[in-house]
Amino acid sequence: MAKPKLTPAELTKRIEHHLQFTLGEVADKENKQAYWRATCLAINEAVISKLQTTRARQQEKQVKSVNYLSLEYLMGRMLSNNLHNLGVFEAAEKALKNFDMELSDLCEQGADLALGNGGLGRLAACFLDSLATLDYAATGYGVHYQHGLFKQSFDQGRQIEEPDLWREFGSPWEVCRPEAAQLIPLYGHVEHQTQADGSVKSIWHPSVTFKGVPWDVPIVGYNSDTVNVLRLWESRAVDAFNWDLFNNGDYLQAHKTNVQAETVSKVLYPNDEHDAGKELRFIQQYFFCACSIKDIIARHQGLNGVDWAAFANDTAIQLNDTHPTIAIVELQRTLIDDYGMNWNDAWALCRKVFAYTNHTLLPEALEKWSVKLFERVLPRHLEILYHINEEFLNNEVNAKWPHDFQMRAKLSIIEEGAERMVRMAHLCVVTAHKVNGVAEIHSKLVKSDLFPEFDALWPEKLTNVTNGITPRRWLKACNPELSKLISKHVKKDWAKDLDSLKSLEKLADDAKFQKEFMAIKRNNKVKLAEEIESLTGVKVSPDAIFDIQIKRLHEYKRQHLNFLHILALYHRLLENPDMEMHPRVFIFGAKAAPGYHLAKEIIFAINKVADKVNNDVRIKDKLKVVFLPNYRVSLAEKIIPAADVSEQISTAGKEASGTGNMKLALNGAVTIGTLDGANIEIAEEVGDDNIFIFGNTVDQVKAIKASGYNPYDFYETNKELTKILDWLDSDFFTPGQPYELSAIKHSLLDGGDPYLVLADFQSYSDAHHALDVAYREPARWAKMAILNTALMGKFNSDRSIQDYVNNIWQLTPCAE
Ligand code: 6GP
Repeated sequence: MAKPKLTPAELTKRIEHHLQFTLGEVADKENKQAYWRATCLAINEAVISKLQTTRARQQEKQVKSVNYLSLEYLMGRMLSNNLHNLGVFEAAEKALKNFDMELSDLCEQGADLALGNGGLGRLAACFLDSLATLDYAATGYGVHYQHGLFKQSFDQGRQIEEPDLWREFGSPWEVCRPEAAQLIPLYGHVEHQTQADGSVKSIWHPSVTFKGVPWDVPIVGYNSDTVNVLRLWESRAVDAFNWDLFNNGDYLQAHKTNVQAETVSKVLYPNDEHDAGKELRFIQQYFFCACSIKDIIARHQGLNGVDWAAFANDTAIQLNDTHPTIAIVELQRTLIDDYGMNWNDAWALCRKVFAYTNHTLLPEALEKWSVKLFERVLPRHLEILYHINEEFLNNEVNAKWPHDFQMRAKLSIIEEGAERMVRMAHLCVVTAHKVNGVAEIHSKLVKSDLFPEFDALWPEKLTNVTNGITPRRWLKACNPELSKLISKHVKKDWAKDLDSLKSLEKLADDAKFQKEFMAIKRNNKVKLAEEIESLTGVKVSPDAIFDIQIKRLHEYKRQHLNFLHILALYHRLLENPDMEMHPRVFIFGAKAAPGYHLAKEIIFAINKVADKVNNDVRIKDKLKVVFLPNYRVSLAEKIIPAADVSEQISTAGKEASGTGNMKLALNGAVTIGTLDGANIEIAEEVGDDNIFIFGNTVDQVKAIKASGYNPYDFYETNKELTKILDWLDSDFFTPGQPYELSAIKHSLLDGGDPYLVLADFQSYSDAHHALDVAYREPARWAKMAILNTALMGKFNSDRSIQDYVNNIWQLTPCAE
């Protein structure tokens, strides 16, 4: 079993060594960065030696492994998480005391690894944590972006984006592996050669080749034997410099190919659930998929080449949404062109290894690439794609719906039209042996609304795996006081077995436990209040209700519904400053995609209203509004433990799952939410008394839309709505500048209110009133908060991973 853990003395020695020899640092206590780096390097040594033994064991036992292909990973900071997972957090605390350093200070150093946009990227990070924790062999594959998600600040309330410099001076966690670099061909043309037997062979003559260089970030399992790897590909030019061109005097041209190659992994596209359709993005996708497929095959390379039967049995490849879909065609191409396999065997292998997860039903997120672009960048792949489509339509579709041309057009991987497009999701569903949604309701809608014909064709293929979150980062590490309290009462290793928190249920009414639980919440609120003041200058009281909405900014997530309700409260308070209401702080964190105009207007409006509300003495501090800049994983870790209320208010049917909802509830926040995504399952777990549900259901939303929704009906009949929407046209919040906040009103009225904000407003406002009443009964609220923590066991990402293992990947654990 587990090796002896690092002692404080041993760690002290290693940190000293790195300070002195790796960093050349003289003992300067002010230089926390140096101490942070030395500590990371010391820990990473232990991590890497564990990685080596994990590798050797996995190879020796020849277990099946999963390869998780994702364009995004939102890892956050790594130090505290790695210390907890290795079980050496206390040892490190002691070691650093020898240098007069606080570990908690050092854990605040270092940039987030923000190589993702939102939910999809953070889910990938939680899944890697769980895979290693459960001792499954797994590799995450992604892009080594030079710049992750942009840094956000506000200038007079407006969002400003600046590049993220997460590895300006290198990251101590990653290791470059030049020996595993790959060459990736692109562009060019296909030659068709007739063979002696009359068959035609396609030979691709690419015109450009890029190099993919892998950087490995070790992924440490919690209290397990396993360290897996997240392998991120950086693009480089094949020749560092083109000397021929240089010698011919064309110095600039000599650099140009370098620049082109290095552009590929330069920056993460900042669009959340929106397909920008840019050529560079397409190349990014292909580049990292091609590198990863080569890498996966290389791992199976024995003395006599690859044993393909073993490969098919030992390999699972999971596509995290459609972004890595091209991996399918690349594997088929590789098997045929590079390894001489026949079409049918190659296709059977592809169908055996690939599975696909859908993360959204939003039409604007469903990726399509133009056939023209495909033809230019990947001409050989387009040929293969056509062949896949032909076989699918002629054999499978035709067998089920003979000569049904409408059905063919509907299911075809190619969409005919003015511009012919490749439907990436169709390619995924046609190939994958399993397709899953990420919460019960979402998976149901994937079947009924998104892919009903595919479901009829293959009734077993479409399935559900409800998302989860790692309790290591999202409770144990981010909320140490609550963790300690839990450990006093729950004897099991609850961070591994989250269901064991259920035993807290019996303490929910216990006055002493309630007091301790709520005291911890208050302490966390005090800390967050300090953070709020340092980030925004706004003073908030820890005795107010902390009401939190943290997630990407998107109309379907309805930050503007929250905003309208804030306006309503403000209006009510101005009319009656003595109105009975517990003081409330509304806290937002959200980045808007740089090209998403309305999302940016919503941020601006919230900031403007915040300015006014926060400085209005008439309302006696009953209402505060703060928009925290640069929302990211490390900020979430500070906000979540301090939340009283969790806003999960998407239009029913639009939020596939949500995972912030799980993190907040786990930390004792009570949800106000719609019956959407995983909210439904959270409500099932905690019971109706411990959640505030409001708004139209999925079926009601459909009915409203079908009968012709007119937002003016609500605007005109609800007098409060009339007042607050008209308020936005005035210069009340923007003195001298009327109409500065009108974009929201315009989208809700003339824009047709596509996400039914006005239709849900009254019900939302009523739910908030009920919530306020509940908060004013401390024992009742404490019970609700405790039950939320106690009943989140289902949402452990270990459970999600076990579901994937049982239903899709069929892995066996590989512990010592
Ligand atoms: C998100 C979904 O919006 C969210 O509901 C879900 O919890 C998360 O994925 C993880 O499954 N989708 C994305 O972030 C995305 O980019 C293409 O989808």
